[in-house]
Amino acid sequence: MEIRKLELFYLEMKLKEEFRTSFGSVSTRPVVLVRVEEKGGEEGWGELVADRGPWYSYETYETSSLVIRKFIAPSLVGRDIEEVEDFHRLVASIRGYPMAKTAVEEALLDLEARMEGRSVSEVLGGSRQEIEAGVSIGIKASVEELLREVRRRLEEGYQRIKVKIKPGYDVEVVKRIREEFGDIRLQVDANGAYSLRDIGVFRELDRFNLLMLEQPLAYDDLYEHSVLSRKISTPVCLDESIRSLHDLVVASILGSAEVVNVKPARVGGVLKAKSILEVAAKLGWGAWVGGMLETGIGRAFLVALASLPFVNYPNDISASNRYWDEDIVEPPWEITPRGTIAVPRRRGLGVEVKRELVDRLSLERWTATY
Ligand code: OSB
Ligand code: MG
Repeated sequence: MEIRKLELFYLEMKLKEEFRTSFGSVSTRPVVLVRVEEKGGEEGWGELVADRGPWYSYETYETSSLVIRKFIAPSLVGRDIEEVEDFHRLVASIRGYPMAKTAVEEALLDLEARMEGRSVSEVLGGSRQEIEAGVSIGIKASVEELLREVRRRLEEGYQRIKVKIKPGYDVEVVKRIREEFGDIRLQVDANGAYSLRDIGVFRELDRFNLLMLEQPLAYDDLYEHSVLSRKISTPVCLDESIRSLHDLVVASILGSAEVVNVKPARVGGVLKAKSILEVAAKLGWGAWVGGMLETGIGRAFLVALASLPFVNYPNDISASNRYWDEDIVEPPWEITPRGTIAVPRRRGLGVEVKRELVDRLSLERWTATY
């Protein structure tokens, strides 16, 4: 694939409603799309999921797109790459910036799949025709408001509910959900908001038969999670703390967790995410695919990853209408009455990019050509 052009489209997309976590709140997501084009005119699309500020990770849409502009595009545009693994070799000398690398890698994977007339899922080795859809619900102003949203999501068919927690908004919230909805598949995500001193909270949460407790302690910790894991019965799931295959292996040796939330943008690419899912399965861990409030473009790669046989829990992959009034792909991602999302068989990412809408929503553009 001789890459002739790399374009960035800067969009601002308004979420249907505010999404609040222990580290902050988003109402409008900066969305940067990557489009690559090869010499025959075939294209590929990817999505940069970095936020406005360095909260979930140190990357921001501005710093990461700058890394794409100054360091990734110059080494890629004008080059003939055989396969997507070559891209990883090209950017291996760039430290960090997994979100920036993922955005470009996705575009190359889409391009490769389109050129081979295969779907991204097929290229990855996906084995499922549909994936299990779970939904992540943000922190609400009141428990009543949260209960209303849980009800709505269950009615829409989601198989598993994840709720965000933070100190002071945890045990009571889970207790009320159990009282109202009984034995649904339920898990919580703290985004690193607690410390080992909060052991009392985790012991109380242990009574509610949660599927897992996601990232309870610091974003960069593996050791303290290994201490906590031994003290509670709820399985610990790591998100922020697993940035690479190496982190997963260390976490396994330490006993930091038993489940991993795998997001391509956090680990530096879809192919890296695939190998983490594969090794997690070999280690006997639970594994599933997480999200970063993606548009329909980023979502396509999450669906493709979730179609791999190594995934053994429901994913944070919801329908387009969970976040967007109008998604930038067609057809939009939809949830079936069984609470699943069908894995597209069409070539590339499997949905069409609505080019006119993308152009209309783009506030800024940048192009590198050869
Ligand atoms: O911790 O999993 C997380 C969204 C943004 C940043 C971090 C997280 C999340 C979610 C939402 O939980 C997942 C999604 O629906 O895309
Ligand atoms: Mg998380």
